[in-house]
Amino acid sequence: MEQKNSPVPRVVEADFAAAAGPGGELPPPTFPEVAFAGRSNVGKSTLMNALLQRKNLVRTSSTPGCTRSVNLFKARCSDGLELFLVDLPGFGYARRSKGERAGWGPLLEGYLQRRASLRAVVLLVDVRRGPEEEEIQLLDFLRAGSQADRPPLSIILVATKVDKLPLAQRKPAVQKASLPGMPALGFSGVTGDGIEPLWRKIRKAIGVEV
Ligand SMILES: Nc1nc2c(ncn2[C@@H]2O[C@H](COP(=O)(O)OP(=O)(O)OP(=O)(O)O)[C@@H](O)[C@H]2O)c(=O)[nH]1
Ligand SMILES: [Mg+2]
Repeated sequence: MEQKNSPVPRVVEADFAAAAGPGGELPPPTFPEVAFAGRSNVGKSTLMNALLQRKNLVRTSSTPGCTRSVNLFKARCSDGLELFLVDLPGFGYARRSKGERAGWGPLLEGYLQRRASLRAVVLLVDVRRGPEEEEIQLLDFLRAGSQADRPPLSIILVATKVDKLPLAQRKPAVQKASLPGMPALGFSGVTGDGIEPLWRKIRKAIGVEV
Protein backbone atom coordinates (compact mmCIF):
# COMPACT_ATOMS: atom_id res chain seq x y z
CA MET A 1 0.00 0.00 0.00
CA GLU A 2 1.24 3.50 -0.78
CA GLN A 3 2.65 5.28 2.23
CA LYS A 4 1.03 8.52 3.17
CA ASN A 5 4.02 10.39 4.49
CA SER A 6 6.08 13.35 3.39
CA PRO A 7 6.45 13.84 -0.35
CA VAL A 8 9.54 12.48 -2.06
CA PRO A 9 12.18 15.17 -2.69
CA ARG A 10 11.90 16.44 -6.25
CA VAL A 11 14.52 16.07 -8.97
CA VAL A 12 16.01 19.55 -9.38
CA GLU A 13 18.65 18.74 -11.97
CA ALA A 14 18.81 15.98 -14.57
CA ASP A 15 21.47 15.67 -17.25
CA PHE A 16 22.89 13.16 -19.65
CA ALA A 17 26.22 12.04 -18.16
CA ALA A 18 27.76 9.35 -20.35
CA ALA A 19 27.14 6.60 -22.87
CA ALA A 20 29.16 3.43 -22.78
CA GLY A 21 29.02 1.24 -25.82
CA PRO A 22 31.69 -0.76 -27.46
CA GLY A 23 34.52 1.76 -27.23
CA GLY A 24 32.77 4.14 -24.83
CA GLU A 25 33.83 4.34 -21.21
CA LEU A 26 31.79 4.61 -18.05
CA PRO A 27 32.52 7.55 -15.76
CA PRO A 28 34.15 6.80 -12.38
CA PRO A 29 31.68 5.16 -9.95
CA THR A 30 31.05 8.38 -8.03
CA PHE A 31 27.33 8.13 -7.24
CA PRO A 32 25.01 5.25 -6.40
CA GLU A 33 23.50 3.78 -9.57
CA VAL A 34 20.07 2.44 -10.37
CA ALA A 35 19.75 0.60 -13.69
CA PHE A 36 16.60 -0.05 -15.73
CA ALA A 37 16.33 -3.45 -17.36
CA GLY A 38 13.65 -5.19 -19.38
CA ARG A 39 12.80 -6.42 -22.81
CA SER A 40 12.94 -4.06 -25.78
CA ASN A 41 10.05 -1.63 -26.05
CA VAL A 42 8.77 -2.34 -22.52
CA GLY A 43 9.17 1.32 -21.58
CA LYS A 44 12.51 1.68 -19.74
CA SER A 45 13.44 5.01 -21.27
CA THR A 46 9.90 6.34 -20.80
CA LEU A 47 9.98 5.42 -17.12
CA MET A 48 13.30 7.18 -16.67
CA ASN A 49 11.98 10.39 -18.23
CA ALA A 50 9.04 10.24 -15.81
CA LEU A 51 11.34 9.74 -12.82
CA LEU A 52 13.55 12.60 -13.98
CA GLN A 53 10.52 14.81 -14.61
CA ARG A 54 11.70 15.46 -18.15
CA LYS A 55 9.80 14.81 -21.36
CA ASN A 56 12.57 13.88 -23.74
CA LEU A 57 15.88 13.71 -21.91
CA VAL A 58 16.06 9.94 -22.44
CA ARG A 59 15.43 8.85 -26.03
CA THR A 60 12.38 6.67 -26.52
CA SER A 61 10.98 5.04 -29.63
CA SER A 62 8.14 2.84 -30.75
CA THR A 63 10.72 0.73 -32.61
CA PRO A 64 12.19 -2.00 -30.37
CA GLY A 65 15.96 -1.89 -29.90
CA CYS A 66 16.12 1.89 -29.55
CA THR A 67 18.62 1.99 -26.68
CA ARG A 68 21.83 0.25 -27.70
CA SER A 69 24.35 1.53 -25.20
CA VAL A 70 24.54 1.89 -21.43
CA ASN A 71 23.42 5.47 -20.89
CA LEU A 72 23.95 7.26 -17.60
CA PHE A 73 21.84 10.18 -16.47
CA LYS A 74 22.78 12.19 -13.42
CA ALA A 75 19.99 13.31 -11.12
CA ARG A 76 20.20 15.69 -8.21
CA CYS A 77 17.27 15.86 -5.81
CA SER A 78 16.07 18.75 -3.68
CA ASP A 79 17.51 17.12 -0.53
CA GLY A 80 20.96 16.96 -2.11
CA LEU A 81 20.87 13.27 -3.07
CA GLU A 82 22.84 12.65 -6.25
CA LEU A 83 22.59 9.45 -8.24
CA PHE A 84 22.95 7.97 -11.69
CA LEU A 85 19.94 6.45 -13.42
CA VAL A 86 21.16 4.02 -16.06
CA ASP A 87 19.28 3.15 -19.23
CA LEU A 88 20.18 -0.31 -20.49
CA PRO A 89 19.71 -1.84 -23.92
CA GLY A 90 16.59 -4.00 -24.04
CA PHE A 91 16.72 -7.74 -24.41
CA GLY A 92 14.50 -10.19 -26.22
CA TYR A 93 14.61 -8.33 -29.51
CA ALA A 94 16.72 -10.90 -31.32
CA ARG A 95 14.66 -14.00 -30.59
CA ARG A 96 16.29 -16.91 -28.88
CA SER A 97 15.02 -20.43 -29.01
CA LYS A 98 13.14 -21.59 -25.97
CA GLY A 99 15.27 -23.18 -23.30
CA GLU A 100 18.47 -21.67 -24.62
CA ARG A 101 20.54 -20.06 -21.88
CA ALA A 102 20.12 -16.33 -21.92
CA GLY A 103 23.13 -14.46 -23.14
CA TRP A 104 22.55 -10.82 -22.38
CA GLY A 105 25.38 -9.56 -24.52
CA PRO A 106 28.80 -8.52 -23.25
CA LEU A 107 27.79 -4.88 -22.69
CA LEU A 108 24.80 -5.62 -20.48
CA GLU A 109 26.42 -8.56 -18.68
CA GLY A 110 29.65 -6.67 -18.08
CA TYR A 111 27.84 -3.67 -16.68
CA LEU A 112 25.53 -5.66 -14.40
CA GLN A 113 28.28 -7.89 -13.06
CA ARG A 114 31.17 -5.50 -12.73
CA ARG A 115 29.86 -2.03 -11.95
CA ALA A 116 30.88 -1.44 -8.35
CA SER A 117 28.51 1.48 -7.76
CA LEU A 118 25.41 -0.38 -9.00
CA ARG A 119 22.97 -0.65 -6.09
CA ALA A 120 19.60 -1.46 -7.60
CA VAL A 121 18.05 -2.83 -10.77
CA VAL A 122 14.53 -1.85 -11.74
CA LEU A 123 13.16 -4.74 -13.81
CA LEU A 124 10.28 -3.68 -16.03
CA VAL A 125 7.61 -6.03 -17.30
CA ASP A 126 4.56 -5.25 -19.38
CA VAL A 127 1.60 -5.52 -17.01
CA ARG A 128 -0.27 -7.51 -19.66
CA ARG A 129 2.44 -10.20 -19.80
CA GLY A 130 4.08 -10.25 -16.39
CA PRO A 131 7.48 -11.85 -15.90
CA GLU A 132 8.27 -14.55 -18.47
CA GLU A 133 11.19 -16.89 -18.96
CA GLU A 134 13.66 -14.18 -19.93
CA GLU A 135 12.88 -12.04 -16.91
CA ILE A 136 13.28 -15.03 -14.60
CA GLN A 137 16.61 -15.80 -16.25
CA LEU A 138 17.75 -12.23 -15.76
CA LEU A 139 16.80 -12.41 -12.08
CA ASP A 140 18.79 -15.63 -11.74
CA PHE A 141 21.72 -13.94 -13.45
CA LEU A 142 21.53 -10.97 -11.07
CA ARG A 143 21.26 -13.22 -8.03
CA ALA A 144 24.16 -15.41 -9.12
CA GLY A 145 26.49 -12.79 -7.69
CA SER A 146 28.80 -10.23 -9.16
CA GLN A 147 32.47 -9.83 -9.88
CA ALA A 148 32.43 -6.44 -8.17
CA ASP A 149 33.04 -5.58 -4.55
CA ARG A 150 29.59 -4.24 -3.70
CA PRO A 151 26.61 -4.96 -1.47
CA PRO A 152 23.92 -7.31 -2.85
CA LEU A 153 21.74 -5.66 -5.48
CA SER A 154 18.20 -4.61 -4.67
CA ILE A 155 15.72 -5.57 -7.34
CA ILE A 156 12.55 -3.61 -7.93
CA LEU A 157 9.87 -5.13 -10.15
CA VAL A 158 7.73 -2.66 -12.11
CA ALA A 159 4.64 -3.63 -14.12
CA THR A 160 4.31 -0.91 -16.70
CA LYS A 161 1.79 0.37 -19.28
CA VAL A 162 -1.09 -0.08 -16.81
CA ASP A 163 -2.99 2.58 -18.79
CA LYS A 164 -3.46 -0.04 -21.51
CA LEU A 165 -5.88 -1.88 -19.23
CA PRO A 166 -9.34 -0.79 -18.11
CA LEU A 167 -9.26 0.71 -14.63
CA ALA A 168 -10.86 -2.28 -12.91
CA GLN A 169 -8.29 -4.71 -14.34
CA ARG A 170 -5.20 -2.76 -13.32
CA LYS A 171 -4.79 -3.80 -9.69
CA PRO A 172 -5.37 -7.53 -10.26
CA ALA A 173 -3.01 -7.48 -13.26
CA VAL A 174 -0.25 -5.82 -11.21
CA GLN A 175 -0.75 -8.46 -8.52
CA LYS A 176 -0.55 -11.20 -11.11
CA ALA A 177 2.69 -9.73 -12.44
CA SER A 178 4.27 -10.05 -8.98
CA LEU A 179 6.75 -12.77 -8.01
CA PRO A 180 7.11 -14.54 -4.66
CA GLY A 181 8.70 -12.05 -2.27
CA MET A 182 8.78 -9.40 -5.00
CA PRO A 183 5.54 -7.44 -5.34
CA ALA A 184 5.27 -5.57 -8.64
CA LEU A 185 4.68 -1.85 -8.61
CA GLY A 186 2.23 -0.57 -11.21
CA PHE A 187 3.34 2.27 -13.46
CA SER A 188 2.09 4.23 -16.43
CA GLY A 189 4.13 6.61 -18.52
CA VAL A 190 0.90 8.09 -19.80
CA THR A 191 -0.73 8.96 -16.48
CA GLY A 192 2.42 9.10 -14.33
CA ASP A 193 0.88 6.63 -11.88
CA GLY A 194 3.46 4.93 -9.69
CA ILE A 195 6.22 7.54 -9.80
CA GLU A 196 6.13 8.53 -6.14
CA PRO A 197 6.10 4.96 -4.74
CA LEU A 198 8.88 4.02 -7.16
CA TRP A 199 11.06 6.91 -6.01
CA ARG A 200 10.49 5.72 -2.44
CA LYS A 201 11.59 2.20 -3.32
CA ILE A 202 14.64 3.49 -5.17
CA ARG A 203 15.69 5.70 -2.28
CA LYS A 204 15.24 2.85 0.16
CA ALA A 205 17.23 0.53 -2.10
CA ILE A 206 20.20 2.89 -2.11
CA GLY A 207 19.94 3.45 1.62
CA VAL A 208 18.22 6.84 1.71
CA GLU A 209 14.88 7.00 3.48
CA VAL A 210 12.55 9.84 2.52
N1 LIG B 1 0.58 3.46 -23.27
C1 LIG B 1 1.83 3.44 -22.81
N2 LIG B 1 2.87 3.42 -23.67
C2 LIG B 1 4.12 3.39 -23.17
C3 LIG B 1 4.37 3.37 -21.77
N3 LIG B 1 5.71 3.33 -21.58
C4 LIG B 1 6.27 3.31 -22.81
N4 LIG B 1 5.33 3.34 -23.77
C5 LIG B 1 5.55 3.34 -25.24
O1 LIG B 1 6.27 2.16 -25.58
C6 LIG B 1 7.25 2.43 -26.61
C7 LIG B 1 8.63 2.03 -26.11
O2 LIG B 1 9.01 2.86 -25.05
P1 LIG B 1 10.55 3.07 -24.65
O3 LIG B 1 10.56 3.82 -23.37
O4 LIG B 1 11.35 3.61 -25.79
O5 LIG B 1 10.98 1.53 -24.40
P2 LIG B 1 12.42 0.93 -24.04
O6 LIG B 1 12.18 -0.16 -23.06
O7 LIG B 1 13.36 2.00 -23.63
O8 LIG B 1 12.85 0.27 -25.43
P3 LIG B 1 14.35 -0.10 -25.99
O9 LIG B 1 15.21 1.10 -25.81
O10 LIG B 1 14.08 -0.45 -27.41
O11 LIG B 1 14.81 -1.28 -25.21
C8 LIG B 1 7.12 3.91 -26.92
O12 LIG B 1 6.27 4.03 -28.04
C9 LIG B 1 6.46 4.49 -25.69
O13 LIG B 1 5.71 5.65 -25.93
C10 LIG B 1 3.24 3.40 -20.88
O14 LIG B 1 3.35 3.38 -19.64
N5 LIG B 1 1.99 3.43 -21.45
MG1 LIG C 1 15.14 2.57 -24.40
